[in-house]
Amino acid sequence: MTDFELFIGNKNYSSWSFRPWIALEHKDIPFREKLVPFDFENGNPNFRAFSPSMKVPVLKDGNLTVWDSLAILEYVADCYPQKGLWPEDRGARAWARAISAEMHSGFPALRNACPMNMRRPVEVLSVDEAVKSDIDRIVKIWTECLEASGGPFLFGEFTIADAMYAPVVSRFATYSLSQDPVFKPYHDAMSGSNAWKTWEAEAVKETWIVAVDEI
Ligand SMILES: N[C@@H](CCC(=O)N[C@@H](CS)C(=O)NCC(=O)O)C(=O)O
Repeated sequence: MTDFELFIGNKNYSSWSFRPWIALEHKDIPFREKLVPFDFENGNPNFRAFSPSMKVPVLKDGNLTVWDSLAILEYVADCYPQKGLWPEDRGARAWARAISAEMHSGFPALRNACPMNMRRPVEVLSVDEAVKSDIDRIVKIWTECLEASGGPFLFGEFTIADAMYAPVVSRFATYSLSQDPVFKPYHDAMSGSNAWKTWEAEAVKETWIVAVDEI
């Protein structure tokens, strides 16, 4: 039995918060959400009360504190092995971990140029070569996974890999970053889920403005 409390920054911009939140919601895992906005010029000093890194997301489970989105997702997978947070097949699981790690540590050009901003009207953004190269790599990852699994999610059923790519799916849509045929069905599967719809409905109602993320 867990007693999860998930601290997040906001829903419109907080891409890292979106990852554990969508996985917990998708897998019907009970948690209490604690939203602590970070729209201060130098972060939010209130983060000190719950976050060792001064960043969100943070998961508390009783006396245990887990920070960093991927570490949180791994902990949730440990607590709920029956929920299929990682693919069942060992090879697929290794592949899912590899692409999740690649997302966690990579794609800086795309992240900087195209912040997650769910409220922003969809509009084509022209991007430089570094961002194009990140986009190409992500499309290749999605293509290989979806061809092998048959979809609708990267490994068939929704897994942590989809949670890790969810903010990038949102960015691809907002800034119209790819016309590749792999994107639309994957975006439809992700954005059509109840978990995504709930997050997005709350994101677009938020009124906090994070100036650096409004490009
Ligand atoms: N690697 C961390 C990154 C967390 C992160 O950068 N969170 C941002 C919000 S999306 C944050 O807390 N920013 C507030 C700040 O830097 O003051 C993770 O995956 O959880």
